[in-house]
Amino acid sequence: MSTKQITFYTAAWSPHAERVRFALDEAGAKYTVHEFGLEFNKGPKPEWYYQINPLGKIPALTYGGPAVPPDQPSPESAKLFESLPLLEFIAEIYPEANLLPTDPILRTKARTFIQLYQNYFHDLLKDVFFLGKPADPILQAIETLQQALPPTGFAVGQFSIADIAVAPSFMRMMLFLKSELGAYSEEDGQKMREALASEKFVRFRRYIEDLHEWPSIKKNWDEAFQIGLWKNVPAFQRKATAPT
Ligand SMILES: N[C@@H](CCC(=O)N[C@@H](CS)C(=O)NCC(=O)O)C(=O)O
Repeated sequence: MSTKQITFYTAAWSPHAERVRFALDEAGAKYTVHEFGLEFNKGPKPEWYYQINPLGKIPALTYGGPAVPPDQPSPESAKLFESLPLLEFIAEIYPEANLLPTDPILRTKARTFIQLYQNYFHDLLKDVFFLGKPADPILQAIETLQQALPPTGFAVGQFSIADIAVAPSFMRMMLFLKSELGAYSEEDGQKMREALASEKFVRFRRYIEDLHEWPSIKKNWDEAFQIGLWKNVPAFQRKATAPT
């Protein structure tokens, strides 16, 4: 169990950052939070933040060094960023949390599931829900990921970073559809809702339910907050017809 200081740079709207929060909480980590608002997404970041992540993106962690105010990072702390390596890091410094299986085959399967998600699904959430691009590719991607799931349980049976990596986007997608939020067309909204309610996606739906019920996810997931946030974002509004 790590006892070094951890400062977590995050924003409640960010699915990348939410991965890291789920992992820290799953591990029972003690950490200081520095929360950014939606303005972080729009313009230049505070100058001091580039010392932590030169790319100016969240999430990021400082690890070790003295306890300092989050906007005055110590030269002695490690500066770590990119959500997927951060999940691996948290799994490594909290081995007792079993965020990665000990069996090498299952470890590889967990990483493969993340890779499948990154390769087939990740960018489509933005394409369909923010840019209003056609929905068929996202349904195909969900089918691919559903096929990679075991018959029951989490992505590799036990709960792991594989589930943490996908949960923020999958849960947002289901919430956006249920709440009719997003830039997709009326027809595509109906198509996605009908498909995801059908027998074909019963396993995927069960997986999403299991994610919602997992304690470290349940404690952090606030549907009302997400709806309130996204319903006012201009890029997120419904397009009249599907683009060709
Ligand atoms: N590949 C990065 C992506 C991080 C990312 O795109 N973060 C977004 C929030 S979800 C961000 O910082 N946006 C602000 C910006 O790009 O200016 C990761 O996995 O951490």
